[in-house]
Amino acid sequence: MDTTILRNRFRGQFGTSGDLYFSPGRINLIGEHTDYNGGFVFPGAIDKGITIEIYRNGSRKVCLLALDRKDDSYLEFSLDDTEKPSVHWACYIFGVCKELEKRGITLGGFNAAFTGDVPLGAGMSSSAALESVFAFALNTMFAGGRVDKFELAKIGQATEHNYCGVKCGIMDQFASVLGREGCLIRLDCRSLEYEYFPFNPEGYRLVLVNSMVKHSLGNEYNERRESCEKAVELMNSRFGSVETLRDANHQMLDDVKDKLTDQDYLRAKYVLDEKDRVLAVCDALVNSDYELVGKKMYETHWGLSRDYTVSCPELDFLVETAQECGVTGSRIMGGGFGGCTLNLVRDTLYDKFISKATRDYSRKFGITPKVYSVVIGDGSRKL
Ligand code: GAF
Repeated sequence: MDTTILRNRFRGQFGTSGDLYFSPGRINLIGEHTDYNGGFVFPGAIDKGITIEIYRNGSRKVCLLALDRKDDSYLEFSLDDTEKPSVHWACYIFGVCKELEKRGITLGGFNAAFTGDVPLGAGMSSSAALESVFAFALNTMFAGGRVDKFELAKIGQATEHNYCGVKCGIMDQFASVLGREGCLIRLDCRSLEYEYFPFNPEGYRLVLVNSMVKHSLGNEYNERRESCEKAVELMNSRFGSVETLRDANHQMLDDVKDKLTDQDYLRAKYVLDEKDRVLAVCDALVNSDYELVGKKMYETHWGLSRDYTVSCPELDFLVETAQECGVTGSRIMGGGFGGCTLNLVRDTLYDKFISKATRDYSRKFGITPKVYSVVIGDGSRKL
């Protein structure tokens, strides 16, 4: 990303120059809504994200310039403030500061400006990128990098929970901080063990199609999590040792079905199905069986749409269009409620799919979807 504008604006605002840091957004091949259920996820960092310029200012003040905002683009808070800022985007940075301090890191004031090329509200984790880049930079500047990377991801997640109202899992911040070029990462969200998988499916491409329906995770996301927790509670009192849906199976869920609402039952069932799908995809990747990977992606989509109910007509239409074109795999990516579909497309079908999806979608919804080729990049870093 060209940083000229960032550098000029920083200098114009603060009269100095600072250091540059970057954290990416992410994709997730499979394993959706499994992270907060102790399951597996399969994310990778992308080549788009948030870049900041930052410099210590020797006070207790944090002065922030959000380049991509039209309104409320400049804001200040003090590290001693106890109330979070009234402007939402600043809560991410305030939260990261507070969470670092909770872990014994003494911060000083700083000036920072930031900008991004990861689309907002498209399911590519722009908010995790924002948390991660500040957590990484502040850890480097004020703690000599002693907070380990996994803890930085947890700081981002805690920021969402405690300052932004989203009870998310660890996947997005994990991928943003720990991503590696060319690799997807299988993360076990119960043990927190992870493994890098080189991902270069010969003859296929990963492409994101943005429905342009802006998603924002909030109550609806938290409600899904509560449904899962209700099912866990019931199964735990019936069978014991069920801490998350990872510890349950379909038989156990069916045994408590009559005590759950249909909605909660279907949501928990989706998570159990998805748990099996992720493991099937791991095997398929080892065997380079991308047709099977794609089949599982479609299954995930329809599970998310019909059982977990986090899709929308626009996303369903994009997936149906992919299916009609013979695309190998297609599904909602991320939390849902809008954003992008992730598509695994044979090289030979790529042009046909993109032109049909773009044309048919524009005709039906009156808006042109944006298309992004996925490049799997590195995680948080100093530039
Ligand atoms: C969002 C959340 F932030 C993640 O933790 C994850 O639950 C995802 O939705 C769904 O898989 O991106």
